[in-house]
Amino acid sequence: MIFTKKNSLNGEITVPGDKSISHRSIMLGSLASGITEVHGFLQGADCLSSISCFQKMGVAIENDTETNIVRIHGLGLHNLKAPTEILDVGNSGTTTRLMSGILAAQNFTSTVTGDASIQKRPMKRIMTPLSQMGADITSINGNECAPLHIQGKPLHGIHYQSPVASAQVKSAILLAGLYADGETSVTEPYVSRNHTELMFESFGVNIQCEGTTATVQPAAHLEAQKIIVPGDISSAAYFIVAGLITPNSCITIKNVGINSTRDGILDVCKAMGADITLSNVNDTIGEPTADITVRTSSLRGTVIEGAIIPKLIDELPIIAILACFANGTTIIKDAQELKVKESNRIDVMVQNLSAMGADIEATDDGMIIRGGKPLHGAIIDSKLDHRIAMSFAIAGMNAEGDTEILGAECVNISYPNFYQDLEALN
Ligand code: SPQ
Repeated sequence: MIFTKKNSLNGEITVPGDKSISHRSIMLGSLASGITEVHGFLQGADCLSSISCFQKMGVAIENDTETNIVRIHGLGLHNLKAPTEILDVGNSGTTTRLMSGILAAQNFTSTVTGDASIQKRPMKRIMTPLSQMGADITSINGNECAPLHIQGKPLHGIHYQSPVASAQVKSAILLAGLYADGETSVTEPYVSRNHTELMFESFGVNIQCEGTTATVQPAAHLEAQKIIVPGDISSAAYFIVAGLITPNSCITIKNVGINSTRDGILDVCKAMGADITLSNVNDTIGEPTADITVRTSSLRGTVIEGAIIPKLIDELPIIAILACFANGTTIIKDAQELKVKESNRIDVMVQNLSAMGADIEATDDGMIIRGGKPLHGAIIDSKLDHRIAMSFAIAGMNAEGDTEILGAECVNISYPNFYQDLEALN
């Protein structure tokens, strides 16, 4: 894929459904009694991996890829079937960690693995708390990564003080907590995305959230639901930044999820002086939405640290691109989690942006970007990380010369039509 400079980007787009919510809809729909109907499901490879894993456990799931409506014939909490094959999560960390919480409590044994990237991502963070609950979960290669062997066991409720603000850790524990013999709670250093908690509530689970602690009671029954998945703010982020940094631009992104545990990029844009407005705000339902309009803006550097980090963790690669177009320095701190995503997103951003002429340096827990240096084209190795490929497509449209992205097809993980939607802007 080759990208060249654009003189403007204008138009209105609708991004695909939220990845986190789509995954959770498959899991809770499978454990509920009755048919859960999901509208706006994300047809990305990661969410298709979640579907295929639960199908391997006997759940009938109809996926209409034309309408993006998925119907899950839930088996109830205690009726998943022992899979006869390995559960292949592909590239999806969310499937691996959340599903492990469920598998830990089943009355069967399972093996979970995925691609080369998944087999390098840390699983000790879920193995430790799940083991404290009584789970029998081992890393087959003894390196605290997948493949994981999970022998289902009766679980106990625990209180877990998580060392990391991670929705995947929190959700794995809360899902296991549905099956525990008493209350289960998780306290994290900062609040991470709360889609599991919100969806628990709509499926009738007794869940309480106070400060940075979520507490779940064991469940007897989950009732099937209709779920409407909003557009993914992590996908909208590429168009937000494209509209702000490309000259003569105005882009509206319709129906984007603006859950307050996910909307950190909006605060950062405002702090940088962006022309960004929200309209059609709908916050009467569990997952609020809005249309987001951005216009070409004169930007200034900012500091991004602390409690906001979990609210924009997946947007930091594209925020690093944004920072290259701001006057002054942007400092990103407390973001060491970036090192254990689909790639080491600190190293990969610094290497590729340096190749384009940016003034950027890696730190132990983030990046320092001195904005204002014009970018030039380069060959970008995406490391098959979807967020890196999408970020550099936007950078390439704002650089002199050609930017070639290697492994560009990996956008398929979270946004299969990304390049077509980008092409449709003028
Ligand atoms: O599913 P996966 O591969 O972990 O996806 C990523 C992404 O960029 O799409 C992270 F690499 O998103 C995670 C996110 O970083 C999705 C997620 C969730 O749905 O619960 C939570 C975040 O991860 P974590 O480790 O902070 O809980």
